[in-house]
Amino acid sequence: MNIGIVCYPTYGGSGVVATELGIGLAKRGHKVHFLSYARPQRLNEFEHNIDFHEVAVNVYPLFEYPPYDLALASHMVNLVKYQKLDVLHVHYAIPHATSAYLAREILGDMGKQVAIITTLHGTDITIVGSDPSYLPVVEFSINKSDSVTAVSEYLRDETYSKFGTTRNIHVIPNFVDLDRFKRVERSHFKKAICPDGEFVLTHVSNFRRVKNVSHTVEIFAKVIKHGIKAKLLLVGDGPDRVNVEERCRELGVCDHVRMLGKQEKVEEILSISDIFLMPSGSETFGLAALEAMSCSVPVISSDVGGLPGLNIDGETGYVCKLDDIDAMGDAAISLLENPERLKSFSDAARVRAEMFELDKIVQQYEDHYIRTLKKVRGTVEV
Ligand code: GMT
Repeated sequence: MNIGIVCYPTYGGSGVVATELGIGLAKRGHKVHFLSYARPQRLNEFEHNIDFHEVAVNVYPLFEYPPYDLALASHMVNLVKYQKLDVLHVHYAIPHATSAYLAREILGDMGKQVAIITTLHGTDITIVGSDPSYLPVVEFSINKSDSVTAVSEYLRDETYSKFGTTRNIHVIPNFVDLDRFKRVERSHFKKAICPDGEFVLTHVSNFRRVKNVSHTVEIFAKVIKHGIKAKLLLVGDGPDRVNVEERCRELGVCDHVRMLGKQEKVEEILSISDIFLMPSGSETFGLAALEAMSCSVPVISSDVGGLPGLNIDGETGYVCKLDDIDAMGDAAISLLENPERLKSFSDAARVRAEMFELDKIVQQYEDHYIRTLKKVRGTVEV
């Protein structure tokens, strides 16, 4: 198949899923075209069967807000026309599903056809999409896609409850490359960060408000106060970083916290981690937690959204009430003070991650493309 994948290129779950999916599809022999305003973060080397098309938005003095969604729709039209795309798979509804709808209408006037698949990821439904300033357009665009997928049952149900849509939403979960995300020996790295054999607590995110990164510092401070030697590794960057730094100063833990910024080889950091913290205020699936679990790192998370469906409480980690810093701190202490429990949780985390193996889920997307093409064309000719 000729497949167009549209996503945000930045440090965020939807872009990661879109990119890993495109790479997986290309390895299966499909021709994949990525479309975004910059090269997606995980598309960092040459890949056979993959092209990247940058969407440039021309600025004009009249535009206070340059219309990216229109530029994207025009690029979609050209891509379908000249690269003969069968499928246009858009990740994150805003504005991608709307641009895709517009492109399909324009292509229809030219006598051309493309199947539009929208994958809902998270805040495109739970926070931004359900804001009244976007809701009618997002609802319309979801209803007009040829098929829609969501990354968890939780997100599917939220979409039904927040939007007036009765259409079928197919759940295809996030996935992980088990060969890349596995625990590897990195003792030199561990020694450099933890010269006194400290435990390592890790958090990875885009430091948006919804991630509650300051809570990781509060949980960590509780662990330190209890007398456990530990380091907190904060990976990623974003709008909340200054508040997080401030919280570190307030709690007097700066010497034990390392702000590592955006990292390419997250699996190496996860390989030296003992606990992964995800105290998010909203999380439809929790891809970063899945990647940690794949590296045999137990997760302490809040109980929101899709997290209880991923992180099995008392087995692969602990699921605590949202904002309950005390419970999350106690959970961390109970694991770090009991090496046998830590080992058994760490093994169980990897076993759980194996259920979300990349190939298995890429196959589900491929099957979904074929079903959607059948619906659109009445038959599949690829
Ligand atoms: O908020 C983010 O971390 C980014 C956001 C996105 O859509 O780019 O992530 C969402 O999609 C991920 C991949 O499907 C999910 O694993 C995350 O749980 C989800 N984030 C939220 O719901 C906050």
